[in-house]
Amino acid sequence: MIAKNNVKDALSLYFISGTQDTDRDLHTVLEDALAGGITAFQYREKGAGSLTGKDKEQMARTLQKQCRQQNIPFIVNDDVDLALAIGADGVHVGQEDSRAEEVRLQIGPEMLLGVSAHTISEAEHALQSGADYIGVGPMYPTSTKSDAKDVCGPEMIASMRNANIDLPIVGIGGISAENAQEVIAGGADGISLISAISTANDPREKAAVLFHQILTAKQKR
Ligand code: 3NM
Repeated sequence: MIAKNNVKDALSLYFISGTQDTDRDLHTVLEDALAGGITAFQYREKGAGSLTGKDKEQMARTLQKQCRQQNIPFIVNDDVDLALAIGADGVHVGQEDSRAEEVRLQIGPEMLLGVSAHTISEAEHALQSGADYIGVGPMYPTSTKSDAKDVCGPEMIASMRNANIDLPIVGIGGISAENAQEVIAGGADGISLISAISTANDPREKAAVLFHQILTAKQKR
C-alpha cells in the first residue's frame, strides 16, 4: 500500500493506459514504461475495443503484478469493485463517475483515492470528499478522451495553488515531452499521460526523457 505522505513524489510520472490505447501488448508497453522510470500506473480500460468482465480482471491482475515487482502504485480507473477484488493501491474517479464520498466509504481510509477536477470548486469538493490527489485537465488538446472538457492549461493548476489548494495535483491531457515542464512549473506535483507513452515507438526512452524533465522542473521551483 502506498505511503500517504509520499503521494506528491509517487505521482511524478503517472502513466495511464488500457488495452485500447496501444496497438501492442499492454504488458510489454508497461514493462518498457516501468524500465524507463514511471512512478505510478493507472489501469484505465475504457471506450471502444476495451476489455470487460473476466478478461479485464485477468489483465488487471497481471499488470498489477508487474507494478508490484517494481514497487510502483497500481491504481484502477472508475471500477471500485475490481480495485477491491484485486487489492489495488487505489482508485481514480472522474466527476461523471461514482461520487467521491461514496467511493471513499467503499474503499476505506487506506486506499488511494484520485478524483478528476476541472475547476477550483471541484478541487475543493474533492478535498472534502477525501481525495488523496486530483487530476486536473485537460492541460492541452487531447484526442485520447473524446468527451474531454475545454483546455484549461497549467494556469488552472496555478489558480488552484493560489486558492490554497495544497493536495497533490497531477496535470492531465495532451502532455508530452514538449510541454511537461510547463505543467510542473504551474504547480503540479506530477504529470499523468496516456498517448505520449502508450503510442511511443520506444516507451522506455520516452518515459526516461519525461522523468528527467520532471526532476529538472521540480528542482527549478
Ligand atoms: N482525462 P493523453 S484528459 C483520461 O481532462 C483523461 O480529465 C482528462 O490522454 C481530463 O495523455 C484525458 O493521451 C486523456 O492526452 C489523457
